[in-house]
Formats: sequence, C-alpha cells, structure tokens
Amino acid sequence: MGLKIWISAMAMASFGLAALAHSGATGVMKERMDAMGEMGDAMKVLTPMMRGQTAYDPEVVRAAADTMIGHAGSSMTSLFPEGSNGKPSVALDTIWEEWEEFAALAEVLGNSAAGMKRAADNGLATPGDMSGGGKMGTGQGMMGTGQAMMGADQGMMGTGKGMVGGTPGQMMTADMLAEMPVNAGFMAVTQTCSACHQKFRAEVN
Ligand code: HEC
Ligand SMILES: [Cu+2]
Repeated sequence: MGLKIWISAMAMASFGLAALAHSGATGVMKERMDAMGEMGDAMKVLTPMMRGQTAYDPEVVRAAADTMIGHAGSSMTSLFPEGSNGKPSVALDTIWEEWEEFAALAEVLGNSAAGMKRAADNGLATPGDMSGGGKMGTGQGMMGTGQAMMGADQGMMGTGKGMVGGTPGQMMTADMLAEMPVNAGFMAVTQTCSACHQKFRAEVN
C-alpha cells in the first residue's frame, strides 16, 4: 500500500473513531453534534474544491453556505443551553462564562457563509488576483499548496482575531466578502469554525 493511501486510510479510521466516541450523545448534545457534523461534511466537499482539486461548482458552494447559515446564529446558540456539557460532549464551560463572544462567533459564521454564498459566482481566485496580501507576494500563493488557506495563523486574513464593527472574530462583512473571490468567504468560514473550536471546545484526540 502506498504511503498516501495508508495515510488517508488512517485519517478515515480516526474520523470513524471520533464518531463512535460520541455515539452516546442524546438530546441537545446529539442535535448540535449532528448540526456540526453536517457542516463538517460540507467543509469536506468545499476544501478540495477551493484548492482546485475538484471541479468548481457554484451550486455546491451555495448549498454548503445554506447549511452553515441554517446552523449559525441563534440556531446554534439555542443548542447550547447553560451547563449542557460533560461526557460525551467536549464543549467547555467557557461557553457560558464568555457567552457574548460565543454567540458573536455563531453570528459571524452566518455572515461569513452569507458572504461566501454571494461570492459563489465570482469563482476561485488565481494567484495573480490575490496579489497584495503578504503571503501572495512570495509566489507561493494560497492556491499553490492549499496549506496557507487552512492554517489558522496564515493567509491573508491573519489570525482571525480582528474585528469589524466591534464584533469579535469578524474580519470582513458579508458585503466585503461578496465582492471578493469565493476563497475569501471560504477562508472566513474556516477561521470562524476554528476560532470557536480553539476557545470553546476541548482538544479532540
Ligand atoms: C460558535 C462556536 C462554534 C462555531 C462557529 C463552530 N463550531 Fe463546531 N463545535 C463547537 C463546539 C462547542 C463543539 C463541541 C460540541 C460538543 O461536544 O458538545 C463543536 C463540535 C464540532 C464538531 C464535532 C461534532 C461531534 O460529533 O462531536 C464538528 C465536526 C464541528 N464542530 C464542525 C464545525 C464546522 C465545520 C464549523 C464551521 C463551518 C463549526 N463547527 C463552527 C463550536 C462551534
Ligand atoms: Cu460528538
């Protein structure tokens, strides 16, 4: 078996384990895990598309955006009633200690996904389009490896800790993202997922 195949097999096996580990979840815990899982599935389709590894399809982008919009904002926060953590959940108490930030990130997710949806017909960036961003100047643009886009601390959007209009975690409004290549919206979504997970979810092994 080639190394690449072996690695993908391992990756798939660990996804399976993660799902099993949470199979005891019920009620609101299960509901939010299912919602998160749907978004995770959407990301698995979008990621190779945004890297140019699969054919670009704006309809798929819009459908994925709708999945996220549907699970964002109050739809998400309503699935986190106070104190609803503990096994098998990996949600942290920080959620309720810093509820405003948690809720803001849930809101930003909807905005970012809305921006990505509106940008679907703009299509993908080519490395030339993205000049001006620090990483792009090196000639190893985001489209080169796909790594820069996914790294939490890399790429044109910085660390994801910026603010627009005082909203924690929001780098760009939907209006801004709608004018940009779709990658920007995708990056905003990705960084919102990881910003929330870093702060409010325990390390998943
Ligand atoms: C506002 C915070 C927040 C945002 C935004 C967010 N998540 Fe989550 N996510 C969580 C928390 C908290 C958990 C842990 C839930 C638990 O274990 O009870 C979680 C868990 C998950 C899980 C594991 C589900 C399971 O079965 O245990 C996946 C997959 C996931 N998120 C994907 C995503 C994706 C993809 C995005 C972005 C499109 C995203 N999440 C956005 C907070 C967030
Ligand atoms: Cu789970």
